Amino acid sequence: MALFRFGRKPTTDTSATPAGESTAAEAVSADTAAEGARSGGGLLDRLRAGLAKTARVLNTDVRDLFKREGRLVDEEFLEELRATLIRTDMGPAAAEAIVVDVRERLRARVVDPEIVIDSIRRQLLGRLEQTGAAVAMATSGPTVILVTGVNGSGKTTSIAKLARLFTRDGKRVVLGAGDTFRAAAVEQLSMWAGRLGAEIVRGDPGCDPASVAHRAVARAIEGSFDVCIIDTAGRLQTQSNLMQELSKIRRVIAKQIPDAPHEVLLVIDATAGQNALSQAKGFKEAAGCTGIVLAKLDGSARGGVIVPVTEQFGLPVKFVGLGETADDLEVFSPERFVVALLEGALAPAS
Ligand SMILES: Nc1nc2c(ncn2[C@@H]2O[C@H](COP(=O)(O)OP(=O)(O)OP(=O)(O)O)[C@@H](O)[C@H]2O)c(=O)[nH]1
Ligand SMILES: [Mg+2]
Repeated sequence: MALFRFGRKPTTDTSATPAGESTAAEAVSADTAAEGARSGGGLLDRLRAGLAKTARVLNTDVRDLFKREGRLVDEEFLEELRATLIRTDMGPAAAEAIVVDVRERLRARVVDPEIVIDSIRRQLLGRLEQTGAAVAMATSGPTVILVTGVNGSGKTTSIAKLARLFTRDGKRVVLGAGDTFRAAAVEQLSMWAGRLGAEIVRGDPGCDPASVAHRAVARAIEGSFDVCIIDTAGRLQTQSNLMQELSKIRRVIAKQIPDAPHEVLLVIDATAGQNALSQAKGFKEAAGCTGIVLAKLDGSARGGVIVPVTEQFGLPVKFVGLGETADDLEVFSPERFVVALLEGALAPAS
């Protein structure tokens, strides 16, 4: 899967190299470098490890419904299946669709777990289908990514992880410490910048985050950086002053690069399950979000929440967070995700 895609083109760009040449080359190199460096089985293994808790519910617990060799598909079984599915936080609609599918196809038959797991797989894949998962990159000049979300959702850590992905791909990254609310937040991002070899633009505690964003983008332009990632303080959509602050940040960015920010990522905490959904409601509109980072999937047995997240926000899940280190971020691929969740169930029982 492509890590990067080239985004909205600035119509007045005169500095770009001749039509499409460098961008196409860069796109290919970005894809191959990103995939090549991180594939070879490791990618799926890490995803599998990160999703272990949710997989346990979907694999082991669904299998456990089949204590004997096969089981009769009756209403009692279907209710047990529904309850197990609901525990992953995939939401009542997805759970119901699976139950209906199993009932319609298998009612009054004695079946093996695999046939039920297959129904889960098809439903999940159908619901997680999405387009535009790659990061929208600027056609020329720095790509600006603004990162938003509620308190503690994993924004700053996800920025570190994104910076790692980009630097590993040979891109130069500058970070903007736009969470000026707490001094510790600036220190946290500075620590990551130091570790990752990324530059950081910071302001005094309490200063206007828009001024930090402005300076970070200015530095990205002047220093010919490839990517500028801007942190923001956690907020709720109901805090209208803080949502306006986000609009101001967007405005100062766009003043310098008209089609920026190229991405506004909403970071959602998977451990908060359905609760995370209601907290982040309205963010898409208020902050103009373009994609989701679903963080902390590793700490959660509620990884099924990715289904309602995709459906309710109408935004692609671009990345999933699978741990606390800078390496624990994966480009989201529905196929890989579903394989990591369910493939264990296909292996012969030992
Ligand atoms: N297990 C796990 N922990 C994570 C992940 N992402 C973030 N965390 C942890 O979650 C906590 C909060 O992460 P931050 O990145 O500081 O969250 P934030 O949204 O920037 O928080 P505020 O700036 O306070 O709003 C930290 O302890 C992180 O280490 C993840 O994918 N998996
Ligand atoms: Mg933070």
